[in-house]
Amino acid sequence: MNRKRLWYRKPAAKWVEALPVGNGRLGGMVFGQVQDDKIQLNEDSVWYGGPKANAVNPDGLANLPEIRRLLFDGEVEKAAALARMSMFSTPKYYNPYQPLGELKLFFTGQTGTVEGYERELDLSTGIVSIRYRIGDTTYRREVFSSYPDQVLVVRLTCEGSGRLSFGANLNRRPYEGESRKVSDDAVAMRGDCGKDGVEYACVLKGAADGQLRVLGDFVSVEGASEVTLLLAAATTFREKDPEAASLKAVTSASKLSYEELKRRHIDDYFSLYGRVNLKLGGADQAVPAAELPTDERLELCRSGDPDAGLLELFFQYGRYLMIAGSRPGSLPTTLQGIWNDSFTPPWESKYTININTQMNYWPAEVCGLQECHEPLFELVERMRADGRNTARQLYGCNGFVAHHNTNLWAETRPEGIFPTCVIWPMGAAWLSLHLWEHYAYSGDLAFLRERAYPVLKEAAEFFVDYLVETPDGRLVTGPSVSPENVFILPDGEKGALCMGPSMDTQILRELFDACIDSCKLLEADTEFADRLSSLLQRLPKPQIGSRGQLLEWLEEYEEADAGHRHISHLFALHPGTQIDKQRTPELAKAAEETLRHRLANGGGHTGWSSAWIVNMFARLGEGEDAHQHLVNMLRKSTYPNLFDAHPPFQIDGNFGAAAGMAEMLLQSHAGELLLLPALPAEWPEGEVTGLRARGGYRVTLRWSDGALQEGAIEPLKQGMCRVRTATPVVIWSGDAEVARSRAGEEIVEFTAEPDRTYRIVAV
Ligand code: FUC
Repeated sequence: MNRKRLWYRKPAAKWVEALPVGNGRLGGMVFGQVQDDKIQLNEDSVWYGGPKANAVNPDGLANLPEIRRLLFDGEVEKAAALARMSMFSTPKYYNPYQPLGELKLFFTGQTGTVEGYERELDLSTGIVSIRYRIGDTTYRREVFSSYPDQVLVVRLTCEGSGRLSFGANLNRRPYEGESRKVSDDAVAMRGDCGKDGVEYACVLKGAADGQLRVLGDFVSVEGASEVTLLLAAATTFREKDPEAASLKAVTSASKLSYEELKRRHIDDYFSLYGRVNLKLGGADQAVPAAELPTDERLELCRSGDPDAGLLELFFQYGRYLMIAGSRPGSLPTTLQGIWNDSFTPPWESKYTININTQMNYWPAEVCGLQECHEPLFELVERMRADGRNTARQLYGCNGFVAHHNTNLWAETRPEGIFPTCVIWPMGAAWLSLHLWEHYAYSGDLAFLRERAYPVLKEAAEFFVDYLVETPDGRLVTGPSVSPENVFILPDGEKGALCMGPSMDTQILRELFDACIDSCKLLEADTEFADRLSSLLQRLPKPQIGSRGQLLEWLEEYEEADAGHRHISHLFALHPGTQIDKQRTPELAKAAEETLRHRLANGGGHTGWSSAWIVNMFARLGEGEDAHQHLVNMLRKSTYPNLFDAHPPFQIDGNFGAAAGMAEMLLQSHAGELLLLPALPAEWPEGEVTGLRARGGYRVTLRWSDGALQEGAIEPLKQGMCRVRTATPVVIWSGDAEVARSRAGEEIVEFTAEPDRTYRIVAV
């Protein structure tokens, strides 16, 4: 595996230059300053405020029929005004995800000229290291957040004896609680996050070969050559006594040597990271770029040629961030993953579930990080309780529903104040499909039976009760929106609230299909499946408008912002599975027209929007366009530490881009493996190993001159494997030929047996 790293010749001056570490739960942003250093800290359950019991608007249910009537009659403004007052939640917003605090290190005696400074994040170890020289002394620091030991570890060393002296302190400006000594080698800070909010605690414990003691609320080190700091944190979200839990974590970690802690961390981290390798041709040709520090390399890409090696790095960084931000037992990644330094972060750093949270998890299955998907499943499962209340209280329906945001407490009411996004009842439906995807990639029937199907079913049950009939007899959602676009009615009135936006119907088709398939696979609930099948017949069909575009709403309206960042009505193209070039060529053409129209009007201006566009173009088989938008992301919406910029920082674009690159190389949404479906000319040769495909396959591909050369398919289970490839191939199992492309046909089929490797060879 070629070594990938982000590296710099100077300390981070800004937060978006600092390097992230994390174990899913405990995150740090490492600045690497020489004199006064800091690591900004996060713990995933530090959110302000508590759950709210009575926040569903008590006037919603009574006004629902009137709001629907107004919308069917075209009185959009009145409907929106009534919905805002009677349906939007009380109070309006969820409270924010917040920082845990900062670990500050104040060094003494390091005052000379700093030479040879280097700061890096090594993606193959998940360790940030800093190295510099003052006089004849080389100083080193290593920082990582260990999943097996649940501590953040800071190791400081110097060559030459006893030159390390510093004080280390925990603080949380400007919302501090208490901080104090807890033992001769440890300090703690603790506090709470407002009324009904969690209480947090953070403990820092040190060990050194020089003098180590506690002074005030500092861990003080003098005259050392080797120091290990261990930091743990917890909140009452998981622990009755967060300080005791943190103390326990640092105490048990302190029984291991630094080398042991590091090895345990690397073993754990690499067991996930090492599953996928990507090499893009063109990358090697850009050797001078590869030798540059990451910030300079990014600058070069802004003004010059696209740098395939930087895209490789961007891809693996997306995978790194998933491993660092989302692990079994942690919460899922918010709008900022787990890295947030603000008490009032953008959009409260919530779980925005009308695209952003879903995008965070697009790479999980395909990029071999399926375990990292688990925190999202747990959140969706927790949302069921509150989602049932919201369904009953606001709509008088069974099942569970969620709107466009959720939070630590897994709440589901329509939160916010802007009619362009608030009333959108599809959040639970879309999220449930993530559990279906997990089944699709693994073929794990027990998971389908015990976890995915119960969630899918309850999400679908809501719509069985909820759907309303249009005057011409179709069944639609509403009041709802096409997130977060605004339409213009023929009389000039503008609005967002509507009945039956296309995205809703597309999500419903996907949800109902997943339920029906589950019922067949599990040989259960046939009546429910029949019920859904008959409802499916009555959903609106995708419609093509006068410009050849896919309609965003039930009627053809003009859109207020033709370049809007959301392209919600292309859900059916991606991540949905209803539109593609092979099976629905006319709809695919309309989808492409829709996409190009958005772009011609200035679309794709946020990081995540660009990332979605990469995925959409990949599904359309347009490799050049997909590549162009990836490069645009590096040029326009990427910070020096390669964090995605909305702007400001929003992590979804990092994950969406990684998923998009995988989607360019391998697709599996249509019951077949599409090999190299959207390979751009800029990647004439390359290799990817370890991508996963729906149906239960692990796939390796090698290509040159823009065409597949060879590859391998490793099935997890028995089944008919259909492969689509533009290059004619022979498929081998050992010495036996099992299938061969027929002249003029792109499909090759064979019966796959588990625990075998099928070699693909171009002919
Ligand atoms: C939606 C998007 C914004 C942003 C926010 C978190 O509201 O429209 O662009 O991503 O979520």
